[in-house]
Amino acid sequence: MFSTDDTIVAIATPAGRGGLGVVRLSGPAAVGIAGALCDRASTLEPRHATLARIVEPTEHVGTRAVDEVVVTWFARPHSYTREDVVEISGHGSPVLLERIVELAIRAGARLAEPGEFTFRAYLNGRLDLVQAEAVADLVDAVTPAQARAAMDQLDGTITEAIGQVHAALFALIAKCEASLDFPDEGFHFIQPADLRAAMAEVEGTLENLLDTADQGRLIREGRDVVLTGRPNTGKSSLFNALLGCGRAIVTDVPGTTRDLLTERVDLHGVPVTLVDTAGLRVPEDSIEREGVSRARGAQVAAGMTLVVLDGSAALTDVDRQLLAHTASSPRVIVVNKTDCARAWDPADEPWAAEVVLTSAVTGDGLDRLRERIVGGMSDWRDTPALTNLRHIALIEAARDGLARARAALDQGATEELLLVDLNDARHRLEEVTGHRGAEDVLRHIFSRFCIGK
Ligand SMILES: Nc1nc2c(ncn2[C@@H]2O[C@H](COP(=O)(O)OP(=O)(O)O)[C@@H](O)[C@H]2O)c(=O)[nH]1
Ligand SMILES: [Mg+2]
Repeated sequence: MFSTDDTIVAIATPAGRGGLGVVRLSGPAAVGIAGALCDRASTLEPRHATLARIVEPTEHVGTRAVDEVVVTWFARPHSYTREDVVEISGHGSPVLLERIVELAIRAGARLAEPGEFTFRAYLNGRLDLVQAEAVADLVDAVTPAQARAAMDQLDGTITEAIGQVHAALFALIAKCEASLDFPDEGFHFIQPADLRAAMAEVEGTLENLLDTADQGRLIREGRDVVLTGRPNTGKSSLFNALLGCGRAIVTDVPGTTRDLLTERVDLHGVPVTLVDTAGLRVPEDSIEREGVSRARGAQVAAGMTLVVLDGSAALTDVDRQLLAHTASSPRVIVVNKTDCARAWDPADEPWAAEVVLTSAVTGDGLDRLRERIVGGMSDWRDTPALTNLRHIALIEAARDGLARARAALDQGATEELLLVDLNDARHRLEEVTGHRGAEDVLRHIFSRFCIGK
Protein backbone atom coordinates (compact mmCIF):
# COMPACT_ATOMS: atom_id res chain seq x y z
CA MET A 1 0.00 0.00 0.00
CA PHE A 2 2.93 2.37 0.62
CA SER A 3 6.40 1.95 -0.79
CA THR A 4 8.80 1.42 2.05
CA ASP A 5 12.33 1.83 0.74
CA ASP A 6 12.30 5.54 0.02
CA THR A 7 12.63 8.52 2.36
CA ILE A 8 9.46 10.31 3.44
CA VAL A 9 8.96 13.82 4.73
CA ALA A 10 6.08 15.71 6.33
CA ILE A 11 5.23 18.49 8.74
CA ALA A 12 4.58 16.72 12.05
CA THR A 13 3.01 19.59 13.97
CA PRO A 14 -0.56 20.86 13.53
CA ALA A 15 -1.56 23.10 10.65
CA GLY A 16 -1.37 26.76 11.57
CA ARG A 17 1.03 29.03 13.35
CA GLY A 18 2.95 28.11 16.50
CA GLY A 19 6.14 28.92 18.37
CA LEU A 20 7.80 25.87 16.86
CA GLY A 21 7.05 23.53 13.99
CA VAL A 22 8.62 20.18 13.24
CA VAL A 23 9.43 18.65 9.87
CA ARG A 24 10.15 14.97 10.04
CA LEU A 25 12.16 12.80 7.64
CA SER A 26 12.37 9.02 7.76
CA GLY A 27 14.20 6.58 5.52
CA PRO A 28 17.62 5.60 4.25
CA ALA A 29 18.39 9.06 2.79
CA ALA A 30 17.13 11.08 5.78
CA VAL A 31 20.57 12.15 6.93
CA GLY A 32 21.79 12.89 3.43
CA ILE A 33 18.74 15.00 2.67
CA ALA A 34 19.10 16.90 5.93
CA GLY A 35 22.72 17.51 4.92
CA ALA A 36 21.60 19.00 1.63
CA LEU A 37 19.25 21.37 3.44
CA CYS A 38 21.40 22.55 6.33
CA ASP A 39 24.59 24.50 6.45
CA ARG A 40 26.16 22.37 9.16
CA ALA A 41 24.59 18.95 8.89
CA SER A 42 28.01 17.36 8.56
CA THR A 43 28.28 17.74 12.32
CA LEU A 44 25.03 15.83 13.04
CA GLU A 45 25.43 13.25 15.75
CA PRO A 46 22.78 10.71 16.75
CA ARG A 47 20.45 12.02 19.43
CA HIS A 48 22.18 15.39 19.68
CA ALA A 49 20.35 18.59 18.98
CA THR A 50 22.35 20.65 16.47
CA LEU A 51 21.71 24.29 15.75
CA ALA A 52 21.76 24.86 11.99
CA ARG A 53 20.40 27.04 9.24
CA ILE A 54 18.22 25.80 6.42
CA VAL A 55 19.63 27.27 3.22
CA GLU A 56 18.30 27.42 -0.30
CA PRO A 57 20.07 28.24 -3.54
CA THR A 58 19.59 31.74 -4.93
CA GLU A 59 19.18 32.64 -8.60
CA HIS A 60 22.69 34.04 -8.75
CA VAL A 61 25.45 32.65 -6.59
CA GLY A 62 25.54 31.22 -3.15
CA THR A 63 22.71 30.41 -0.80
CA ARG A 64 20.16 32.21 1.30
CA ALA A 65 19.06 31.29 4.84
CA VAL A 66 15.43 30.14 5.12
CA ASP A 67 15.18 29.49 8.83
CA GLU A 68 17.24 28.89 11.92
CA VAL A 69 16.46 25.40 13.18
CA VAL A 70 17.44 22.64 15.55
CA VAL A 71 18.17 19.34 13.82
CA THR A 72 18.07 16.01 15.63
CA TRP A 73 19.06 12.71 14.07
CA PHE A 74 17.64 9.51 15.54
CA ALA A 75 19.87 6.83 14.05
CA ARG A 76 18.22 3.55 13.10
CA PRO A 77 17.02 1.41 14.78
CA HIS A 78 16.62 3.77 17.74
CA SER A 79 13.87 5.86 16.25
CA TYR A 80 10.10 5.97 15.95
CA THR A 81 10.13 4.14 12.61
CA ARG A 82 13.32 2.15 13.26
CA GLU A 83 14.71 3.88 10.19
CA ASP A 84 17.01 6.90 10.20
CA VAL A 85 14.79 9.75 11.33
CA VAL A 86 15.72 13.43 11.23
CA GLU A 87 13.57 16.00 12.97
CA ILE A 88 13.98 19.60 11.94
CA SER A 89 12.52 21.92 14.50
CA GLY A 90 11.97 25.34 13.00
CA HIS A 91 9.89 28.41 13.64
CA GLY A 92 6.22 27.53 13.49
CA SER A 93 5.15 29.36 10.37
CA PRO A 94 3.33 27.29 7.76
CA VAL A 95 5.23 29.12 5.00
CA LEU A 96 8.62 28.23 6.45
CA LEU A 97 7.71 24.63 7.23
CA GLU A 98 6.26 24.09 3.76
CA ARG A 99 9.43 25.54 2.26
CA ILE A 100 11.56 23.09 4.26
CA VAL A 101 9.39 20.19 3.04
CA GLU A 102 9.69 21.45 -0.52
CA LEU A 103 13.48 21.64 -0.27
CA ALA A 104 13.55 18.12 1.19
CA ILE A 105 11.47 16.82 -1.71
CA ARG A 106 13.80 18.58 -4.14
CA ALA A 107 16.68 16.77 -2.39
CA GLY A 108 15.04 13.38 -2.93
CA ALA A 109 12.38 12.85 -0.27
CA ARG A 110 8.74 11.96 -0.97
CA LEU A 111 5.77 13.59 0.80
CA ALA A 112 4.45 11.12 3.40
CA GLU A 113 0.89 9.80 3.27
CA PRO A 114 -1.29 10.06 6.41
CA GLY A 115 -0.06 7.61 9.05
CA GLU A 116 2.94 6.55 7.00
CA PHE A 117 5.52 7.11 9.77
CA THR A 118 3.49 4.93 12.12
CA PHE A 119 2.93 2.40 9.34
CA ARG A 120 6.70 2.05 8.96
CA ALA A 121 7.02 1.64 12.74
CA TYR A 122 4.45 -1.17 12.48
CA LEU A 123 6.11 -2.84 9.49
CA ASN A 124 9.49 -2.69 11.18
CA GLY A 125 8.10 -4.34 14.31
CA ARG A 126 8.48 -1.29 16.53
CA LEU A 127 4.70 -1.29 17.26
CA ASP A 128 1.97 -3.82 16.72
CA LEU A 129 -1.37 -2.86 15.25
CA VAL A 130 -3.01 -2.23 18.62
CA GLN A 131 -0.22 0.15 19.53
CA ALA A 132 -0.36 1.89 16.17
CA GLU A 133 -4.08 2.47 16.68
CA ALA A 134 -3.31 3.72 20.18
CA VAL A 135 -1.03 6.38 18.67
CA ALA A 136 -3.96 7.67 16.60
CA ASP A 137 -6.22 7.59 19.67
CA LEU A 138 -3.63 9.42 21.73
CA VAL A 139 -3.35 12.17 19.13
CA ASP A 140 -7.17 12.36 18.88
CA ALA A 141 -7.87 12.25 22.64
CA VAL A 142 -10.16 15.03 23.86
CA THR A 143 -10.48 13.91 27.49
CA PRO A 144 -7.74 12.90 29.96
CA ALA A 145 -9.41 9.47 30.33
CA GLN A 146 -9.15 8.87 26.58
CA ALA A 147 -5.50 9.83 26.67
CA ARG A 148 -4.87 7.49 29.59
CA ALA A 149 -6.60 4.53 27.92
CA ALA A 150 -4.66 5.16 24.70
CA MET A 151 -1.35 5.48 26.55
CA ASP A 152 -1.99 2.18 28.35
CA GLN A 153 -2.56 0.52 24.99
CA LEU A 154 0.55 2.10 23.54
CA ASP A 155 2.41 0.75 26.57
CA GLY A 156 1.25 -2.71 25.57
CA THR A 157 -1.51 -3.69 28.02
CA ILE A 158 -3.65 -5.30 25.31
CA THR A 159 -0.66 -6.60 23.43
CA GLU A 160 0.47 -8.41 26.56
CA ALA A 161 -2.96 -9.74 27.50
CA ILE A 162 -3.55 -11.04 23.98
CA GLY A 163 -0.03 -12.47 23.86
CA GLN A 164 -0.71 -14.55 26.97
CA VAL A 165 -4.03 -15.88 25.71
CA HIS A 166 -2.49 -16.59 22.34
CA ALA A 167 0.35 -18.57 23.92
CA ALA A 168 -2.08 -20.68 25.97
CA LEU A 169 -4.23 -21.33 22.92
CA PHE A 170 -1.20 -22.15 20.82
CA ALA A 171 -0.06 -24.74 23.37
CA LEU A 172 -3.51 -26.36 23.24
CA ILE A 173 -3.52 -26.43 19.48
CA ALA A 174 -0.06 -28.00 19.44
CA LYS A 175 -1.25 -30.81 21.71
CA CYS A 176 -4.29 -31.47 19.56
CA GLU A 177 -2.13 -31.48 16.43
CA ALA A 178 0.29 -33.91 18.05
CA SER A 179 -2.57 -36.26 18.90
CA LEU A 180 -3.60 -36.18 15.24
CA ASP A 181 -0.18 -37.47 14.29
CA PHE A 182 -0.80 -40.71 16.15
CA PRO A 183 -4.31 -41.62 15.06
CA ASP A 184 -3.91 -45.36 15.11
CA GLU A 185 -2.65 -45.64 18.65
CA GLY A 186 -5.63 -43.57 19.84
CA PHE A 187 -3.03 -41.73 21.86
CA HIS A 188 -4.03 -38.38 23.30
CA PHE A 189 -1.41 -35.83 24.23
CA ILE A 190 -4.06 -34.22 26.30
CA GLN A 191 -7.01 -35.88 28.02
CA PRO A 192 -10.46 -34.58 27.07
CA ALA A 193 -11.12 -33.36 30.63
CA ASP A 194 -7.87 -31.37 30.68
CA LEU A 195 -8.52 -30.08 27.21
CA ARG A 196 -11.94 -28.90 28.26
CA ALA A 197 -10.58 -27.15 31.36
CA ALA A 198 -7.83 -25.46 29.35
CA MET A 199 -10.31 -24.21 26.77
CA ALA A 200 -12.62 -22.91 29.46
CA GLU A 201 -9.74 -21.03 31.02
CA VAL A 202 -8.78 -19.30 27.78
CA GLU A 203 -12.43 -18.46 27.18
CA GLY A 204 -12.68 -17.01 30.70
CA THR A 205 -9.66 -14.79 30.16
CA LEU A 206 -11.20 -13.39 26.99
CA GLU A 207 -14.50 -12.88 28.81
CA ASN A 208 -12.72 -10.87 31.52
CA LEU A 209 -11.14 -8.66 28.89
CA LEU A 210 -14.53 -8.13 27.27
CA ASP A 211 -16.05 -7.15 30.62
CA THR A 212 -14.34 -3.77 30.37
CA ALA A 213 -15.44 -3.18 26.80
CA ASP A 214 -18.63 -1.22 27.52
CA GLN A 215 -16.81 1.27 29.71
CA GLY A 216 -13.94 1.36 27.27
CA ARG A 217 -16.17 2.28 24.34
CA LEU A 218 -17.88 4.90 26.42
CA ILE A 219 -14.51 6.52 27.15
CA ARG A 220 -13.31 6.30 23.58
CA GLU A 221 -16.50 7.14 21.72
CA GLY A 222 -18.46 9.08 24.30
CA ARG A 223 -22.21 9.35 24.42
CA ASP A 224 -24.80 11.58 22.81
CA VAL A 225 -27.34 12.82 25.31
CA VAL A 226 -30.47 14.64 24.14
CA LEU A 227 -32.58 16.79 26.43
CA THR A 228 -36.21 16.57 25.58
CA GLY A 229 -39.50 17.58 27.17
CA ARG A 230 -42.25 20.13 27.11
CA PRO A 231 -41.31 23.80 26.68
CA ASN A 232 -40.38 25.62 29.87
CA THR A 233 -39.52 22.51 31.92
CA GLY A 234 -35.93 23.78 32.19
CA LYS A 235 -34.08 21.89 29.44
CA SER A 236 -31.94 24.84 28.39
CA SER A 237 -31.26 25.70 32.03
CA LEU A 238 -30.08 22.13 32.70
CA PHE A 239 -28.04 22.16 29.49
CA ASN A 240 -26.28 25.32 30.64
CA ALA A 241 -25.83 23.99 34.18
CA LEU A 242 -24.23 20.74 32.92
CA LEU A 243 -21.96 22.74 30.62
CA GLY A 244 -21.09 25.21 33.33
CA CYS A 245 -21.80 28.18 31.07
CA GLY A 246 -24.70 30.08 29.57
CA ARG A 247 -24.70 28.61 26.10
CA ALA A 248 -28.45 28.20 25.55
CA ILE A 249 -30.94 31.04 25.88
CA VAL A 250 -33.18 30.62 28.89
CA THR A 251 -36.49 32.51 29.03
CA ASP A 252 -39.90 31.96 30.48
CA VAL A 253 -41.35 32.35 26.99
CA PRO A 254 -42.19 28.82 25.86
CA GLY A 255 -40.71 27.89 22.48
CA THR A 256 -37.49 29.93 22.83
CA THR A 257 -35.14 27.12 21.84
CA ARG A 258 -35.84 26.38 18.20
CA ASP A 259 -32.79 24.72 16.72
CA LEU A 260 -30.58 21.98 18.14
CA LEU A 261 -27.74 23.23 20.31
CA THR A 262 -24.82 20.86 20.68
CA GLU A 263 -21.92 21.05 23.11
CA ARG A 264 -19.35 18.59 24.39
CA VAL A 265 -18.57 18.14 28.09
CA ASP A 266 -16.28 15.79 29.96
CA LEU A 267 -18.41 13.97 32.54
CA HIS A 268 -16.31 11.66 34.72
CA GLY A 269 -13.93 11.02 31.84
CA VAL A 270 -16.66 10.36 29.29
CA PRO A 271 -16.90 12.83 26.40
CA VAL A 272 -20.61 13.60 26.41
CA THR A 273 -22.25 15.47 23.57
CA LEU A 274 -25.23 17.32 25.02
CA VAL A 275 -28.02 18.31 22.67
CA ASP A 276 -30.61 20.88 23.72
CA THR A 277 -33.79 20.74 21.68
CA ALA A 278 -36.95 22.67 21.06
CA GLY A 279 -39.65 21.71 23.51
CA LEU A 280 -42.15 19.19 22.25
CA ARG A 281 -45.53 20.88 21.86
CA VAL A 282 -47.82 21.96 19.05
CA PRO A 283 -45.59 24.45 17.18
CA GLU A 284 -46.78 28.01 16.72
CA ASP A 285 -44.84 28.83 13.57
CA SER A 286 -42.80 27.14 10.86
CA ILE A 287 -39.46 27.77 12.58
CA GLU A 288 -40.65 26.14 15.74
CA ARG A 289 -42.17 23.31 13.69
CA GLU A 290 -38.76 22.64 12.14
CA GLY A 291 -37.19 22.79 15.62
CA VAL A 292 -39.66 20.27 17.01
CA SER A 293 -39.10 17.92 14.09
CA ARG A 294 -35.32 18.15 14.56
CA ALA A 295 -35.82 17.46 18.26
CA ARG A 296 -37.71 14.26 17.42
CA GLY A 297 -34.95 13.27 14.98
CA ALA A 298 -32.25 13.85 17.59
CA GLN A 299 -34.20 11.80 20.08
CA VAL A 300 -34.19 8.85 17.69
CA ALA A 301 -30.43 9.13 17.13
CA ALA A 302 -29.54 9.75 20.77
CA GLY A 303 -27.46 7.34 22.82
CA MET A 304 -29.45 8.52 25.80
CA THR A 305 -32.43 10.76 26.36
CA LEU A 306 -33.01 13.03 29.32
CA VAL A 307 -36.77 13.38 29.65
CA VAL A 308 -37.18 16.67 31.48
CA LEU A 309 -40.39 17.13 33.48
CA ASP A 310 -41.49 20.15 35.51
CA GLY A 311 -41.99 19.14 39.14
CA SER A 312 -43.82 22.37 39.88
CA ALA A 313 -46.58 21.92 37.27
CA ALA A 314 -48.96 19.03 36.78
CA LEU A 315 -48.00 16.32 34.27
CA THR A 316 -49.66 16.75 30.89
CA ASP A 317 -50.55 14.45 28.00
CA VAL A 318 -47.40 15.58 26.17
CA ASP A 319 -45.32 14.45 29.17
CA ARG A 320 -47.09 11.10 29.27
CA GLN A 321 -46.65 10.55 25.53
CA LEU A 322 -42.97 11.32 25.80
CA LEU A 323 -42.58 8.92 28.71
CA ALA A 324 -44.31 6.19 26.71
CA HIS A 325 -42.17 6.89 23.63
CA THR A 326 -38.87 6.68 25.45
CA ALA A 327 -39.75 3.76 27.74
CA SER A 328 -37.71 1.16 25.90
CA SER A 329 -34.57 3.20 25.19
CA PRO A 330 -31.79 4.38 27.51
CA ARG A 331 -33.14 7.40 29.37
CA VAL A 332 -33.07 9.33 32.59
CA ILE A 333 -36.27 10.98 33.79
CA VAL A 334 -35.34 14.37 35.20
CA VAL A 335 -37.89 16.03 37.46
CA ASN A 336 -36.73 19.64 37.55
CA LYS A 337 -37.59 22.73 39.61
CA THR A 338 -37.37 20.96 42.96
CA ASP A 339 -36.75 24.38 44.51
CA CYS A 340 -40.43 25.17 43.83
CA ALA A 341 -43.55 23.80 45.50
CA ARG A 342 -44.25 20.30 44.26
CA ALA A 343 -47.32 19.84 42.03
CA TRP A 344 -47.12 16.02 41.92
CA ASP A 345 -45.14 13.23 43.49
CA PRO A 346 -42.77 11.24 41.26
CA ALA A 347 -42.76 8.45 43.84
CA ASP A 348 -46.34 7.62 42.85
CA GLU A 349 -45.36 6.89 39.26
CA PRO A 350 -44.44 3.44 37.88
CA TRP A 351 -41.15 4.88 36.56
CA ALA A 352 -40.16 6.31 39.96
CA ALA A 353 -36.90 4.33 39.96
CA GLU A 354 -35.68 6.14 36.84
CA VAL A 355 -36.15 9.61 38.30
CA VAL A 356 -33.44 12.09 39.23
CA LEU A 357 -34.65 15.22 41.06
CA THR A 358 -32.89 18.43 40.07
CA SER A 359 -33.03 22.15 40.32
CA ALA A 360 -31.23 23.95 37.54
CA VAL A 361 -31.49 27.09 39.65
CA THR A 362 -29.85 25.86 42.88
CA GLY A 363 -27.73 23.12 41.26
CA ASP A 364 -29.32 20.51 43.49
CA GLY A 365 -29.17 16.98 42.06
CA LEU A 366 -26.83 17.85 39.19
CA ASP A 367 -24.07 15.57 40.47
CA ARG A 368 -26.49 12.66 40.63
CA LEU A 369 -27.64 13.48 37.10
CA ARG A 370 -24.05 13.50 35.83
CA GLU A 371 -23.45 10.10 37.36
CA ARG A 372 -26.62 8.67 35.83
CA ILE A 373 -25.63 9.99 32.40
CA VAL A 374 -22.34 8.11 32.48
CA GLY A 375 -23.85 5.05 34.17
CA GLY A 376 -21.56 4.17 37.02
CA MET A 377 -18.44 5.45 35.29
CA SER A 378 -17.72 7.83 38.15
CA ASP A 379 -16.24 5.11 40.33
CA TRP A 380 -13.92 3.37 37.89
CA ARG A 381 -10.32 3.32 38.93
CA ASP A 382 -8.42 1.25 36.38
CA THR A 383 -8.45 2.22 32.77
CA PRO A 384 -10.58 -0.26 30.84
CA ALA A 385 -8.43 -2.41 28.61
CA LEU A 386 -10.64 -2.59 25.54
CA THR A 387 -11.88 0.60 23.93
CA ASN A 388 -11.69 -0.11 20.21
CA LEU A 389 -14.63 -1.74 18.44
CA ARG A 390 -12.32 -3.61 16.04
CA HIS A 391 -10.55 -5.28 18.98
CA ILE A 392 -13.81 -6.00 20.76
CA ALA A 393 -15.38 -7.67 17.72
CA LEU A 394 -12.30 -9.87 17.12
CA ILE A 395 -12.01 -10.90 20.75
CA GLU A 396 -15.71 -11.75 20.85
CA ALA A 397 -15.21 -13.88 17.75
CA ALA A 398 -12.24 -15.64 19.39
CA ARG A 399 -14.29 -16.30 22.51
CA ASP A 400 -17.14 -17.70 20.38
CA GLY A 401 -14.69 -19.99 18.59
CA LEU A 402 -13.57 -21.42 21.93
CA ALA A 403 -17.15 -21.85 23.08
CA ARG A 404 -17.94 -23.76 19.87
CA ALA A 405 -14.89 -25.99 20.37
CA ARG A 406 -15.91 -26.69 23.94
CA ALA A 407 -19.45 -27.64 22.90
CA ALA A 408 -18.07 -29.87 20.14
CA LEU A 409 -15.76 -31.61 22.60
CA ASP A 410 -18.73 -32.33 24.86
CA GLN A 411 -20.38 -34.06 21.93
CA GLY A 412 -17.32 -36.21 21.38
CA ALA A 413 -15.85 -34.37 18.40
CA THR A 414 -12.43 -35.46 17.18
CA GLU A 415 -9.34 -33.31 17.60
CA GLU A 416 -9.44 -32.61 13.89
CA LEU A 417 -12.81 -30.92 14.24
CA LEU A 418 -11.83 -29.02 17.38
CA LEU A 419 -8.80 -27.66 15.59
CA VAL A 420 -10.96 -25.82 13.09
CA ASP A 421 -12.54 -23.68 15.82
CA LEU A 422 -9.39 -23.36 17.89
CA ASN A 423 -7.39 -22.17 14.90
CA ASP A 424 -10.15 -19.77 13.98
CA ALA A 425 -9.96 -18.28 17.49
CA ARG A 426 -6.19 -18.04 17.22
CA HIS A 427 -6.38 -16.21 13.89
CA ARG A 428 -8.79 -13.67 15.33
CA LEU A 429 -6.34 -12.87 18.11
CA GLU A 430 -3.56 -12.50 15.56
CA GLU A 431 -5.69 -10.04 13.65
CA VAL A 432 -6.04 -7.84 16.74
CA THR A 433 -2.30 -7.31 17.00
CA GLY A 434 -1.84 -7.33 13.24
CA HIS A 435 0.30 -10.44 13.05
CA ARG A 436 -2.21 -11.49 10.50
CA GLY A 437 -4.35 -9.09 8.58
CA ALA A 438 -5.74 -8.07 5.27
CA GLU A 439 -4.37 -5.06 3.46
CA ASP A 440 -7.72 -3.28 3.43
CA VAL A 441 -7.86 -3.45 7.23
CA LEU A 442 -4.42 -1.85 7.39
CA ARG A 443 -5.39 0.77 4.86
CA HIS A 444 -8.47 1.67 6.89
CA ILE A 445 -6.55 1.93 10.14
CA PHE A 446 -3.71 4.07 8.84
CA SER A 447 -5.96 6.35 6.83
CA ARG A 448 -7.26 7.70 10.16
CA PHE A 449 -3.95 9.36 10.93
CA CYS A 450 -2.96 12.88 10.18
CA ILE A 451 -0.03 13.45 7.86
CA GLY A 452 3.25 13.58 9.73
CA LYS A 453 2.31 10.83 12.22
N1 LIG B 1 -37.45 27.77 39.95
C1 LIG B 1 -36.87 27.18 38.93
N2 LIG B 1 -36.99 27.69 37.69
C2 LIG B 1 -36.37 27.07 36.67
C3 LIG B 1 -35.61 25.88 36.86
N3 LIG B 1 -35.12 25.51 35.67
C4 LIG B 1 -35.57 26.41 34.76
N4 LIG B 1 -36.31 27.35 35.37
C5 LIG B 1 -37.00 28.49 34.73
O1 LIG B 1 -37.96 27.99 33.82
C6 LIG B 1 -38.05 28.82 32.68
C7 LIG B 1 -37.80 27.98 31.42
O2 LIG B 1 -36.48 27.51 31.45
P1 LIG B 1 -35.74 26.99 30.15
O3 LIG B 1 -34.45 26.43 30.58
O4 LIG B 1 -35.73 28.04 29.09
O5 LIG B 1 -36.74 25.82 29.71
P2 LIG B 1 -36.82 25.01 28.34
O6 LIG B 1 -37.91 25.67 27.56
O7 LIG B 1 -37.21 23.64 28.72
O8 LIG B 1 -35.50 25.09 27.66
C8 LIG B 1 -37.02 29.92 32.87
O9 LIG B 1 -37.67 31.05 33.41
C9 LIG B 1 -36.06 29.32 33.88
O10 LIG B 1 -35.42 30.31 34.66
C10 LIG B 1 -35.51 25.36 38.20
O11 LIG B 1 -34.88 24.33 38.48
N5 LIG B 1 -36.15 26.04 39.18
MG1 LIG C 1 -35.03 25.81 25.80
